[in-house]
Formats: sequence, structure tokens, C-alpha cells
Amino acid sequence: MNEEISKILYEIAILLEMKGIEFKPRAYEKASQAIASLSEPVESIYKKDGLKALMEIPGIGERIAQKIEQYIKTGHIKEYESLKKKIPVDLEDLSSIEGLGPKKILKLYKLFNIKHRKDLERVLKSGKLRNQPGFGLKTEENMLQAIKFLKSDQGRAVLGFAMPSIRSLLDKLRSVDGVERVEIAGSVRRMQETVGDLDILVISKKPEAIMDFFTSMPGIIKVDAKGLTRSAVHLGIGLNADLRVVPPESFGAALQYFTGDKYHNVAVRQIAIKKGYKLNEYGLYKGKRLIAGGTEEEIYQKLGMQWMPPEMRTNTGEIEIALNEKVPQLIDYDELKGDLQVQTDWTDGQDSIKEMAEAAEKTGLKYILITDHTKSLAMTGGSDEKRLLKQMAEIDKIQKQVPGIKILKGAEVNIMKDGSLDINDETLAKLDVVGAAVHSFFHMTEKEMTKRISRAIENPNVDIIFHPTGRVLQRRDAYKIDIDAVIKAAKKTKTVLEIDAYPDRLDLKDEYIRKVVNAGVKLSIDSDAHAAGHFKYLEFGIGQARRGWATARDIINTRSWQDMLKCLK
Ligand code: DGT
Ligand code: CA
Ligand code: CA
Ligand code: ZN
Repeated sequence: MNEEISKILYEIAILLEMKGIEFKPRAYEKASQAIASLSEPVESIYKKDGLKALMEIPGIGERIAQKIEQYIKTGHIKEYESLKKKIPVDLEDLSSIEGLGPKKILKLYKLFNIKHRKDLERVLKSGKLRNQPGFGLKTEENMLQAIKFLKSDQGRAVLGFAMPSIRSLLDKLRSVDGVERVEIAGSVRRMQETVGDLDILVISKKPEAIMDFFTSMPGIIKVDAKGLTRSAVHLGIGLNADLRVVPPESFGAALQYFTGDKYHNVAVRQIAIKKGYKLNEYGLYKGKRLIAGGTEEEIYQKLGMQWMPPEMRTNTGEIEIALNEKVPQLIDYDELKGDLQVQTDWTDGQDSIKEMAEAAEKTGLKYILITDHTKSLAMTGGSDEKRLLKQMAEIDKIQKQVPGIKILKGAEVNIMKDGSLDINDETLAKLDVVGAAVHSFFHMTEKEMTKRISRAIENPNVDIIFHPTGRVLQRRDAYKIDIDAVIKAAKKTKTVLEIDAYPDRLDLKDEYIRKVVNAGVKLSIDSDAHAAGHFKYLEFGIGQARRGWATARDIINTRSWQDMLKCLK
């Protein structure tokens, strides 16, 4: 129910914004986020103490609590339905198109009766839109591109968002009678950004019991296959899953094979053939004799290779370094000490500075950098110079209440179209760490965008470039940029480049991380948290760093905050 209510509140926010109503949309948006991040069902909160209990949820006021109550009691919210009657558009469908905000959606509905993505595509292709004020040929191209992008990525899930469901599935499987071991292989184990399906391997004394359980779990949409060694189902979370029961003596071979990726496997198999072996998902064989199979380590060892972390297995050079025993010591999942991109309710974050600090401390972090948005991002309520100074004073006060974690002062300063910043240098110089990022004018030539970001890099106050390529998975491509030139500028000025760990950003991507590491430029891994529950996303930034072969030394926030500051320009 939380998900439904959260979605409706969010849609009310958009519908109100369409009508040009002020402030109220923001309240609904916050309430929507608050409901989405609850760890218990909202109806059980309501059961405890009614309306009063609902109002105790941070971000929920009396009016919105009444709406939620109405939904719990009747299954709908009247205001939503009357708004929806006036503007009957498929908001979820349309607002997933990059560049299409509430105002434009409304305009499209009024002009051409566009309710769905399909309608929009038709009108775009007819060329009718380009003559309308506020649209034009460029917008038309961008929107068509965005639609194409959405289509190409369908059927894959963003790993960081799907991971909690994946883990809870694995835990359920672990508790089934007879099960001795459960591992996830495939793209999930390699920590790929998005995953197509789940490849689960199991050792069990009672294959029948695990297969019965797997194919009859609640929420399953369809069973594609059911056998004693393999079953396949469509999970309700929008993913397919394969489960294989494997004998213990083959488990390592199966894990190696189903972890992939395909290109890595092909290369490893060729090495096996060259040595006179045969390698498949059951084991490494000399003729008919099993040489290795129980663990991955013994298979790689017999092939004269070092074992390497799954994140590296893409056949892009890892085979050679494994043969030469030069596999790097990648950054580990427990090595981050701080988080250098954290938003609060001073701008578009959901929780207060104190709540963010406490949540970060709970996840084991020693420091966070508060980086709220700045003034040219009006929709987030970005801070100007005066408000930044006020926030710094506030941080000093809050610091005393949370002695277990250091709160550093920073900002996510907006990089303007010409590469200048929207906060003056005098104020920036007072912050502990300054992050700068592009949030607008994405469609520039490569040359213009490179110049724009290089100019920001050259500002002596800019320490880190946040999400350096601006992509959002399944939503928009990176802007055009000459990454080598950006890395060179960062090197010259000692500017740090970020790996934004937010699951649908993961920006920089792995290929670029390797370039940064090779150039000896430093990186940070930051959650880009907009709520207390978001620090858990750091894991996926670390996974991304590992896929880019980064070590702890390459990442500045593996250090204490004092040593981290010494890495800055
Ligand atoms: P996904 O599911 O698209 O996110 O990516 P993967 O890597 O999980 O791919 P999937 O599920 O098709 O297959 C799981 C693993 O099985 C894959 O990583 C490597 C292995 N595999 C699949 N097809 C082939 C193949 O044609 N040749 C070899 N050598 N291995 C394969
Ligand atoms: Ca897979
Ligand atoms: Ca598969
Ligand atoms: Zn933000």
C-alpha cells in the first residue's frame, strides 16, 4: 500500500504544479518520499493511533494525513480523482521522458490531447509540434531520442534499486529445508549497473523441496520451467530468475560459468583448451577426469591464473593480469569512511542535517559533507551565499549534538552554461569542500561542454566534480564530453572526480574510472543521498569503482577526514 499511496501523492504534486499552484506541490512531493521510505506498512501505523500516528511521520501534515486516511478507508483519494478527471494523462508514462516536466505535459495535452507516450511519439513524428511556441525542432529531436532510449532499456532493472528484493529472495531460499548454500551469479554478482535476469545457484540435499518452494513463492507471475536441476520463473518484481541445483563438487565451476560474463568465459575456456583441458559448468576436465570444480579458486589456479573479483570479469584485460599474477587489490566494500555528497531538507533532500548525520553514523561512516544545491537550481530551493553561511553556522550547532560523526561544510554548486559558478569565490573559500556539477543545458557540443566543465575545474575553490557525465540510467544519456581532456584538466589542477553511487547514476562509468585511475587522478565515492535511507547506496558506488579497477588509495574518502582534506587542491 505504501507504494500506491506514495505514487498518488506524487501525482497530486504534479497535477497541482500543472495548475500553477505554489508550495502545495512541494508538500505533496515530500509526503510521497516520506511514505516511500517508511519501513513499515502505513496502514499498520494508522492502526496504532489513527490520524495522529500518521502525522507523526516526518513530512506529513494534517491535511495530507487526512488524505492518507481516506485512502486507507476507501481505497481512493477524492482530490486526486477530481484532479485526474480534469487532466487525464498518464503521468508515470509521460514524465519518464527526459525533458518533459508538468508544464509541458499539460501543454501537450491541451494542444494535441496527448495522454500517453504513444500519442506523443505519433505527434512528434508528424512534425506538428515543432511549430508550437516553446517546442521547436531541437526539442522534438531530444524527445524522440528520449523515447527511443526508454524503449531500448526495457526489461532490465537498475541493480541498486532491485537489490533489497533480490537479497530478501535469496534469504528466503536459504531457509528452505535441505538447502546448504545459495549464491547469486550473473550480472548481479558482477555488480553490473542494470541486470537482465537473476542466475541463482543452490546446493541442496532436497532438490524437490527447493524447486517446489521456488516455483510457488507468492508474487510469481509465471513459471517457465520446473525440474530437479533447473527452474525458471517470472518474479513479480519485473525480473526473471533461473535457479539451478548443483552438486557440491561442481559448485565452483557453475559459479564461475554463470558469473560470466560471456566474453570472460570464452577467453578462460580458450586458455583451458590450450592447456589440454575441457572447461564447462560442471568442472575442469582432463579427458574424463575431473581436475577442479568445487571452488572458483582451484579452477583458476589449475589454469595458471590468479582468482579475480567478479566485478573485473569482462575480458577487457583482466585475463592477462591474472595470468601475470598482477590482479590489483580493489577497494573493499567496508573501506569508505566518509560520504562527500549529501543533500538535506535545506534543499531537495528529505531529512534534516542531524537526521542525515545520525543515519550516516549508524551505517558506520565517520564523516559526511553537506552539499545542498545552490541558487540557480530554483526548483530545489537552492541556497544563495547568505543562506550557505547560515547553514554553516547551523552545522556548527548540530555538530555538538552528534559527536560521533564529523559534519563537513560543503555545497553542490551549479555550473552555469558558460562554466562559471552561481556562488561567489569568497563564500566558496569558506566551505570545507566544494562540489560542482552540471544540472542544466545538457545539449551542447562536445567542445562546448568540455570547455564548460574545464572552466569549473580550473576554479581554485572547486574540489570535486560531481556526477561528471550527467547520465541517468534508463532516462538520459551522458552529455557529450571529451573525458580525456577533463581528466587532464583534473590532473593539472588536483581536482577530484566523483563516482556518484546513486543507483541510477553510477557516474562515472567503469570505463572512465579506469582512465581516471590510470591517469593518477583521485576519485570520491558519494551516495548523493537525498534521504536518510540512501547511504546504503554507497555499496553500488564501490561496486562501480571495483569494476573500474580502483584501489582504496585512488578514492579520497577511504581516508580519515583530515587526510581526505589533504588530498584536495
Ligand atoms: P544479464 O542477465 O543480461 O544482466 O547478464 P548476465 O551476465 O547475467 O547474462 P545471462 O543471465 O544471460 O547469463 C549468465 C551467465 O551465463 C553469463 O554471465 C555467462 C554465462 N553464459 C551465458 N550465455 C553464455 C554463452 O553463450 N557462452 C558462455 N561461455 N557463457 C554464457
Ligand atoms: Ca543474468
Ligand atoms: Ca540467465
Ligand atoms: Zn539534489
